[in-house]
Amino acid sequence: MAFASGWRSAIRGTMETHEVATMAEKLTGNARKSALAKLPGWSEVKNRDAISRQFTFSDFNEAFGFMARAALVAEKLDHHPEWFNVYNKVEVTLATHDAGGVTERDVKLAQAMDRLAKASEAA
Ligand code: H2B
Repeated sequence: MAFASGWRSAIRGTMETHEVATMAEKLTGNARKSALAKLPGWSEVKNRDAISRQFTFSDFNEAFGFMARAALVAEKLDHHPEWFNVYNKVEVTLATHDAGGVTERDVKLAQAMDRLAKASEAA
């Protein structure tokens, strides 16, 4: 019981229980195509089922501020990015390790990152 309520409280306000279950499925075929169409800035990674995008900010402060804000969203979604930062650039790779590929969870996090970057006027 304690486990169940802890798990639910971690995602409360972010997703419905039903969504949590379906979002962990690897996207294939048309579902994958339409999901990627929602993410114009993102590319498919070579030799791996994952997506990536590079964000460019005006300086390190903006880049790191974006990472701090994205980290809070990632923690709320219990879904975490692979990322690499040098000065004003942040390279992000998203995949659902448990599913061995791209899922709706990656799409949700990618869209949230796009919104945050837009708010900092990233390219
Ligand atoms: N993040 C990503 N990107 N993929 C996962 O499969 C994943 C994660 N799994 N964050 C979560 C945490 C899992 O390890 C925990 C136990 O829920």
